[in-house]
Amino acid sequence: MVFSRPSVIMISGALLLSLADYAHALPPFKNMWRSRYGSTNSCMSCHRSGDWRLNPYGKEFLRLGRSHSALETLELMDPDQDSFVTKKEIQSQSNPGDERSKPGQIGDWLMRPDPVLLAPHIPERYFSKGVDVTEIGATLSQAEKQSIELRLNAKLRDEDSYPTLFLIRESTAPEAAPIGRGTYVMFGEHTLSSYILFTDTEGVIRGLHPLSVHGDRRLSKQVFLSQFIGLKRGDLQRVAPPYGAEADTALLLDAARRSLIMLEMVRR
Ligand SMILES: [Ca+2]
Repeated sequence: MVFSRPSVIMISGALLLSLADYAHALPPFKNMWRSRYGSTNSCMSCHRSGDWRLNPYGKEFLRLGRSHSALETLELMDPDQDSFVTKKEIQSQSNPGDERSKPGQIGDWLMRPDPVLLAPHIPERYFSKGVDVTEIGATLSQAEKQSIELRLNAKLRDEDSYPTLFLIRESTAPEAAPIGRGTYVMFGEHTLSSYILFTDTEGVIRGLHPLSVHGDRRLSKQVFLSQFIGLKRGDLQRVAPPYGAEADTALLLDAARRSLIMLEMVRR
């Protein structure tokens, strides 16, 4: 079981350049958007520029379950109250989450570059200096989803169908050996927390990296996160939750298991 070849799209074969340790627009949602609308959106679909808080569209998307059906429901709504429903805004390439952007007056929201998601210092922290990172966006087939669901004994969310994988090699030299993998870990109902999970090629966890915008503060402390290092998928029950964060820790562990299965499915 692997990500079927035609569904794997190379997003970037080069090292991702540094800007900030942020993941403002999470690739699964961009891929979900692309699969529905055939176009690439921007972080600004869901976030306000400046403080990066959720805009009205982002809030509704989260409230409605951040799925394909949430996108569909939103199409007939006008979350930013600029008197154009989302469907009309998307057809016109205006921003459904910003009342200043409307059909005929779309603004520059699609031109502004999104922040780079994975700055080199992040994987370097868990591997070594000078590693090469290739980002791959994948779409799971129905059979692949079912296989993961069987192993998890749980249903996958829509967003899990669009995993982003990071393949990590020792250096940028063409013959450099693969040394690890990474992917996002996302969880939460009313808020969304997001991490990047790194493993070596044997599935042993090298690190769980909290993303500053999409993060749960209690579950982002080093003393908690360091418990993950060296564990394999079957050892996750050893992680002790911070006081008062038992339920969120359970969600994080479920999401981490899901991510580890995805990484196991990637063949080199
Ligand atoms: Ca608008």
